[in-house]
Amino acid sequence: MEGIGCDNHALVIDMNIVSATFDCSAPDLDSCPDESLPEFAFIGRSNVGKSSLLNMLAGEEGLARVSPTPGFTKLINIFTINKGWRLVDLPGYGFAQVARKDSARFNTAVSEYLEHRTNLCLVFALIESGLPPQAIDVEFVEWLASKAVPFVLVFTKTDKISDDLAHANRAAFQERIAPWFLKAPAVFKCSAETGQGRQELLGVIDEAMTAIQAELDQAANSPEGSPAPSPKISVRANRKMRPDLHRPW
Ligand SMILES: Nc1nc2c(ncn2[C@@H]2O[C@H](COP(=O)(O)OP(=O)(O)OP(=O)(O)O)[C@@H](O)[C@H]2O)c(=O)[nH]1
Ligand SMILES: [Mg+2]
Repeated sequence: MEGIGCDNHALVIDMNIVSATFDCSAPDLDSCPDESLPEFAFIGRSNVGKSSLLNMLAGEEGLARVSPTPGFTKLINIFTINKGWRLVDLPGYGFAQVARKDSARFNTAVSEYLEHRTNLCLVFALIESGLPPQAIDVEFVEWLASKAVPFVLVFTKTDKISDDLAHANRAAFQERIAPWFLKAPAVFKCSAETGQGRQELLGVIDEAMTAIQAELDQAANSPEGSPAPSPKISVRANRKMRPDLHRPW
């Protein structure tokens, strides 16, 4: 059987991060490592702060490479935490200056990863706190919902803007996406500068892994044996939309 925890039906759940190692940079889904560990991926517009947030959660500056130049992360970069789960830094969308050929290639790789990676537990969809809703972010969230990709929204760079403006931008974004969900996606605030949001987001990962462990235990105890758990099943029940939306980028 393939899938999360398939070897021994036990995940290592520990939010006290003691090790964070770079695994590989994959150009496409087929090049990604085996699917035995739960993965948590960061996606959002170029320069929104994906690599910085990954480093902040892992507690290791320089683990993922950060740059003020938009479009910097160009491959699917995979890191293993505590030898038990993975953080995945994805290339951003919405940056026109990346060479056209590469842009198409990497965007296809990202959408295939998001749609078909069976051990992808949760996506952190990053939105910049300082901006009113941007069409590309709204469309991207619609695409995530249409594909039943489990995600939470994370509003980044809160240190750069007043609480009032950040609140207004978040509320406007939530209002724009509300029609597509029976239950609104969870929303978090973060700053890689101040560390805001670290405990909350690690808590989300902890919760997701605990839920998977419970499903693994249940599968192991069922007489016929159940299929490997799929985080996408419950997500499908929460959407209110057509499932055939094209990629927005
Ligand atoms: N003030 C502030 N700056 C941030 C924060 N997070 C990231 N940055 C800065 O924003 C720029 C982009 O950060 P990255 O983490 O490289 O962004 P990214 O989303 O990975 O970008 P791409 O890989 O190009 O898609 C860098 O100059 C960071 O230092 C934050 O929370 N606060
Ligand atoms: Mg990056």
